[in-house]
Amino acid sequence: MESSADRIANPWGGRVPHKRHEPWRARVDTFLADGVEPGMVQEWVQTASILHSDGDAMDIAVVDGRMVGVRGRAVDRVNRGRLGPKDLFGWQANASPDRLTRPLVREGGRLVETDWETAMNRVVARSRELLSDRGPGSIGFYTTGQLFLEEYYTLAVLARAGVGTNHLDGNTRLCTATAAEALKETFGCDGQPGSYDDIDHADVIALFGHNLAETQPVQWMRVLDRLEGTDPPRLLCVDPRPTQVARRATVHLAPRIGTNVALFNALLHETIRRDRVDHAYVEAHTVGFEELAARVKDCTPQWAAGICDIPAARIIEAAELVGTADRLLSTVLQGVYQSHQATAAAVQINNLHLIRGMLGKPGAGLLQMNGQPTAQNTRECGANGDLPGFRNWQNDAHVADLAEVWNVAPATIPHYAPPTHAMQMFRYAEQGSIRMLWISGTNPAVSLPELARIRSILSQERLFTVVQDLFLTETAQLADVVLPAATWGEKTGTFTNADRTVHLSDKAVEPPGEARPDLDIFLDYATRMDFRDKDGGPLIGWHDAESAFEAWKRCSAGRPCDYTGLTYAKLRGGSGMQWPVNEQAPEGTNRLYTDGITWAHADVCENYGKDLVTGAADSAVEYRSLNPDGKAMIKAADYLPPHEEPSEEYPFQLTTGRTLYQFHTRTKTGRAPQLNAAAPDVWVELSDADAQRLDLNEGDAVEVRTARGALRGRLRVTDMRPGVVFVPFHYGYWDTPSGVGPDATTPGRAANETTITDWDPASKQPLFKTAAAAVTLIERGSGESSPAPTTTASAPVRPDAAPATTGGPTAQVSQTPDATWDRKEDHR
Ligand SMILES: Nc1nc2c(c(=O)[nH]1)N[C@H]1C(S)=C(S)[C@@H](COP(=O)(O)OP(=O)(O)OC[C@H]3O[C@@H](n4cnc5c(=O)[nH]c(N)nc54)[C@H](O)[C@@H]3O)O[C@H]1N2
Ligand SMILES: Nc1nc2c(c(=O)[nH]1)N[C@H]1C(S)=C(S)[C@@H](COP(=O)(O)OP(=O)(O)OC[C@H]3O[C@@H](n4cnc5c(=O)[nH]c(N)nc54)[C@H](O)[C@@H]3O)O[C@H]1N2
Ligand SMILES: [Mo]
Repeated sequence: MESSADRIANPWGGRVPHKRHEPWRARVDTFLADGVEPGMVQEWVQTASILHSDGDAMDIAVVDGRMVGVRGRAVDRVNRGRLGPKDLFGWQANASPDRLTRPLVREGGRLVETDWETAMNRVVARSRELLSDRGPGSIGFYTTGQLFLEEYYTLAVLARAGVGTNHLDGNTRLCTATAAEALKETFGCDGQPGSYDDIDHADVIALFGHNLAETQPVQWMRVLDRLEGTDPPRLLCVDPRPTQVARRATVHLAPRIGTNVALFNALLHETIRRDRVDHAYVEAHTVGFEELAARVKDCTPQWAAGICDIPAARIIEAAELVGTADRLLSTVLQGVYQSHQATAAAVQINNLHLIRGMLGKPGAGLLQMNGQPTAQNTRECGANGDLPGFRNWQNDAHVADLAEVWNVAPATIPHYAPPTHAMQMFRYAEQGSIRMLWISGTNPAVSLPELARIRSILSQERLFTVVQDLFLTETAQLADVVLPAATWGEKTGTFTNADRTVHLSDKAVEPPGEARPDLDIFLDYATRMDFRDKDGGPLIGWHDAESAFEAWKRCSAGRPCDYTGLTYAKLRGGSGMQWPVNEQAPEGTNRLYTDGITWAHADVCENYGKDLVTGAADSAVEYRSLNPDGKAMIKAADYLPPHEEPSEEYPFQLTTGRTLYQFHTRTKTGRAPQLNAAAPDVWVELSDADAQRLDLNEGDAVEVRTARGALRGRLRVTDMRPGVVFVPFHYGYWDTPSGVGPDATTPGRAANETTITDWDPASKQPLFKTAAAAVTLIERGSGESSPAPTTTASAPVRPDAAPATTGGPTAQVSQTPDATWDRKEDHR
């Protein structure tokens, strides 16, 4: 029966309960703009969401060449028709009047409109000049997790084999570098072992530093549907904030920020002490168990309780859950990845699954989650600090193989050192060895740590900055050349979600003005630069999205992320499919490692591993002696305290993150009316105990200050762990008078004014979640509440303290159960 709901007030919509081992039933969510009836829609164009990493499949409704709404795809394995708030309302940003429609170039200090010819010629002229004067190391590319596979692959070829630079990385460094690194450390290779289907089969679901309810709301709907069904799973939540996940958890642990490794070691200690180890699995498929057992021997719950500041009894309860699970599904995300021992901690969750033998079976899943919609492709295509196809830069045979695919000499592809990571690229730009930085699809002037520093790097006279975006962002305003890009819905391409599901996204409408698909911009640059292969032919032989996809298939052949069995035609009409898709698995692969460990042998692995404390890369010789048979590697790690601890001057632990209704720097969600109204401005969260102690109230204007800088926002008093201050990082300056950053009239607003320039040694992922801060009163609130949503982790501790978040009539979404798909386990 069709129903309709305000999906701002009720973000997860109605329940369609399902019991364990039954397929998740379909429910089709549809949102059409005011005044549009389903019968008026002229065309439904297939795509999936690009506002998180789930890949919620949907169709875009088109009337007279305009987007007018979206509808979930019941046929798709990922969402079975459901859509989250950002999926439902986010598309409206495409038609914003302030989209960039023409290229801009800097003239006399100001950005002025120009034509493509002029803009591209400037980029090409500077590239040539730098290549001849300073060599390829003077050019860097900083890309994203939000373009399409075809675009990353093209960028990787032109950067690595055309320009010949080692400086190519994505903002995925800030996002999923630890996911990739943790998988490489344990399994020798990137690639998500588990599947979202595991939610239907698990009896225990453990979420580590992952606010699934807000950041992947459709998979949270799946969990909620199971919680309402018979034989519901038990949830473990490890998060200092009272997220919806925490509220529904059987056991919720709210540890001190930055103590994940201590806690996880205690969980491992208990698992081993109570002998809940699958010894046969350990024996057959792993190396390193003895070392782990010795290293966690003293990591008792009592020991961890002291470090994490949670009762030992709770830790024992958590250990009971994961230790007695018959099918355990774990997910790990930014509460672990954006911390000082990111890789070390994430790897301990891999260890937990290995020693319990919880891999490759329905419900026994491990998801080292992705965040961005296309982050997986940044990694696969080699635009994220690895060589394309998960090839190993230290393995000459892999480099030679790649050189053959590209028809270039192996020496053309830089592999003298690990590909440069983003934080290092900004350092090189700061020091002056990088003189041109081409930024596509990311907004570092809001999203990188220590923004005053980032603004000063990007504003340097000697650095030539190219920014490719949809809007005149804080970053674009500091550029020398701004290239207007077409985006989702305006261009065709494929992308891969966090559980390896590849979706096709078709073009629905024309881009505004002269905006061009990122692929066309990269291809244009390659043509103008006249990049050649070793026989003098064009280095890049493709000309559109589908031919780029075909080229990528050749590069992926025989690698773990094998796309050779996929075509655009196969992806059209039905469900997305999980790689590898090839001759052996023509319908895709639901779970990896169903039959032992596949990619860890020294000849095939993506890297040889790193020291988790120093980040030093191991050699092939070390790897072979540690892991001669290509098994999974159990790597132990000792707990180390966070680098910046609270002090008298900065008594709070600062952590930053997300809210359900906004995406990152809000370039899209800030322009979607329902989403923006739900969370319109920055706020600051403190626990009730801290607020009372400091005599602060809901709605007071407060300042958060660290050694780097400060921001101001209104206080929200929540049920959070005491000693912590939380700030959402979505709010920059594009919609403030200054436009770029704080000035005499605009106080600091962005969380990253305050965060620290520091990163995990192994994954090089920056630490957005551990710093020390002071919180002070600026002005008493005059009865107004903070702008924080009440439906989410930011819910006020006293419900009457703030008006309930609602979207009203403009947020009504129709929800239709769709029995056609209900009993089909896999929709292929
Ligand atoms: N609505 C929305 N959804 C999104 C995005 C968005 O911007 N908005 N972005 C997408 C992207 S790119 C990403 S990467 C994902 C991120 O998705 P998540 O990782 O789920 O989101 P975060 O809010 O960054 O962090 C998750 C949790 O980590 C907790 N945390 C902080 N410090 C610690 C700690 O020391 N230990 C533990 N155990 N937990 C801690 C925080 O309290 C927070 O609830 O979301 C994706 N989905
Ligand atoms: N303090 C703090 N900082 C954080 C985090 C945190 O938790 N706390 N999280 C980090 C994480 S996980 C992430 S992923 C990053 C995200 O940080 P950013 O990547 O900087 O954030 P976005 O706002 O998504 O920026 C994407 C940009 O690309 C543009 N864009 C969108 N689609 C397209 C397209 O098709 N083509 C082109 N050319 N441009 C496009 C958008 O308009 C926008 O300007 O932030 C990181 N920073
Ligand atoms: Mo992310």
